[in-house]
Amino acid sequence: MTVNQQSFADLGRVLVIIPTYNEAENVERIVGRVRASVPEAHVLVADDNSPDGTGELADKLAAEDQHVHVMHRKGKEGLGAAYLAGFRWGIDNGYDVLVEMDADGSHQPEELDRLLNALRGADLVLGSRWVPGGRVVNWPKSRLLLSRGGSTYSRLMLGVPIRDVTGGYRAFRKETLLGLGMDEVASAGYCFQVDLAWRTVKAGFKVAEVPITFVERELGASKMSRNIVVEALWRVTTWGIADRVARFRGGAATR
Ligand SMILES: Nc1nc2c(ncn2[C@@H]2O[C@H](COP(=O)(O)OP(=O)(O)OP(=O)(O)O)[C@@H](O)[C@H]2O)c(=O)[nH]1
Ligand SMILES: [Mg+2]
Repeated sequence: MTVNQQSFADLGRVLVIIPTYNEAENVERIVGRVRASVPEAHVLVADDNSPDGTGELADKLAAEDQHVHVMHRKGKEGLGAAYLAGFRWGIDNGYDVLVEMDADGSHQPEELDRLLNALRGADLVLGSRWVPGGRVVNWPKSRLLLSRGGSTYSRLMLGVPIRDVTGGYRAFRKETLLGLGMDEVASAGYCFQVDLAWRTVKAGFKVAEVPITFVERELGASKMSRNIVVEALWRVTTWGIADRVARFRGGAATR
């Protein structure tokens, strides 16, 4: 049986949200791959008014395919803000499963079926590089260490039982997003993923990790920088300390 013949109708309606900022070289290909991999899924491109015309390219795709939608946002506000707006749009429009996926080809649409299958027994499924079977292709050793180290640090600091807490290939049930306090999420950048995973665990939802093959972007420019990572780790540190203080005082952990 091929991927294309599987049905996920039992999970409800699936929306794959792809945030974009200057992904003109990637947007058509990634949308096409998602459509081929899980034809019943819909796609929402959440574009922050990319100067390179990504939004217009996405409009063309949407005009040709009823499963493709575009959200035009006014300017670059970070990936977290784009996802939150995408989640809200999806929930308002009757979707039951909301998937996060990068536009740059790092997350393989051909592995989406594995995330959706695992969602049958979980409230949030994380595509994971750091569980057995997970892989990273084309990363220099320095980036591997930074990413693995950041994930391990966050796991220990926050006490979340998750191997890949920073990854951005994920499938949420609508109920999970509604139950984790989406309206209080302020993180916009790199720590957005850590923030959401932590909130999901704290709200008592079941999280599953499935191994993925993560491929470094080939086309287009990276929006990552060392500053972003340092800022994220600093934030995680302050959350972890605040959480410990709150617990020590016997109160509920609040942020
Ligand atoms: N809408 C929107 N999308 C963004 C923003 N920043 C990043 N993205 C998108 O979020 C996804 C992940 O960003 P990347 O630049 O690939 O970040 P990364 O994967 O950490 O780093 P590299 O793969 O090395 O570039 C991509 O689809 C980006 O286009 C933003 O401010 N707004
Ligand atoms: Mg990337």
